[in-house]
Amino acid sequence: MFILLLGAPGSGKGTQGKILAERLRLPKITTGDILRAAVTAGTPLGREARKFMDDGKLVPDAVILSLIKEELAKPEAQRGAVLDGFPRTAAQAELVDRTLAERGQRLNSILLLDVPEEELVRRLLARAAQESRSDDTAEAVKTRLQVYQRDTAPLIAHFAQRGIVHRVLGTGAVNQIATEIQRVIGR
Ligand code: B4P
Repeated sequence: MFILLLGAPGSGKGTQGKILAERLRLPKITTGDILRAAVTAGTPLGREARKFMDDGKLVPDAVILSLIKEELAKPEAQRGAVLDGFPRTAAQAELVDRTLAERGQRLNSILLLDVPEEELVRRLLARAAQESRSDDTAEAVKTRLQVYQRDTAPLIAHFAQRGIVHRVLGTGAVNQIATEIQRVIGR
């Protein structure tokens, strides 16, 4: 089973993805975490990604597509996974669709976490105060929200045509949201 968590920055993808992966015993692939680890390790991928991440921009598809390919090819991702943070662009969506189709698989459920913009900003700036993530600055958060609307939100219509998009209210207690997600996907 392949489940995609979609939503604006700060909508709880990382938070819910972790719970869902544990409950369904599926591996979780999180491009944001992989990129942040690469930045910390100072690898060529990290050095390239950092130029974009700190400003709240998407890391270019030219860099991300091979990363996605590599992750989906791993043995642990052959039977299912929770995809957190990708696909985020049309080209990434096409790659995921094509890779799964070649294996006779498909995305089964897409969970769209719905959170009002004021709450997104509040969460990200609250995290900035605690964790000092380099892209949680007010300026970068503004860019991330704009980039989400421009590049990622259009994917909702693309996937909705297949009838696999489930909109879930992403405000309230974390556990309640997780339970609602499981109810919606019937697992
Ligand atoms: P991501 O790591 O994916 O970060 P994000 O979209 O901002 O969501 P995040 O996971 O941080 O927020 P969450 O909702 O979990 O991407 C970061 C950057 O990496 C991107 O800007 C881009 O540069 C790059 N990148 C990653 N993937 C890419 C791709 N495929 N292509 C190109 N570039 C890519 O949590 C936010 C906060 O809310 C947390 O503090 C959490 O504790 C809190 N929270 C969660 N649920 C809550 C609830 N119910 N109530 C209150 N607070 C809650």
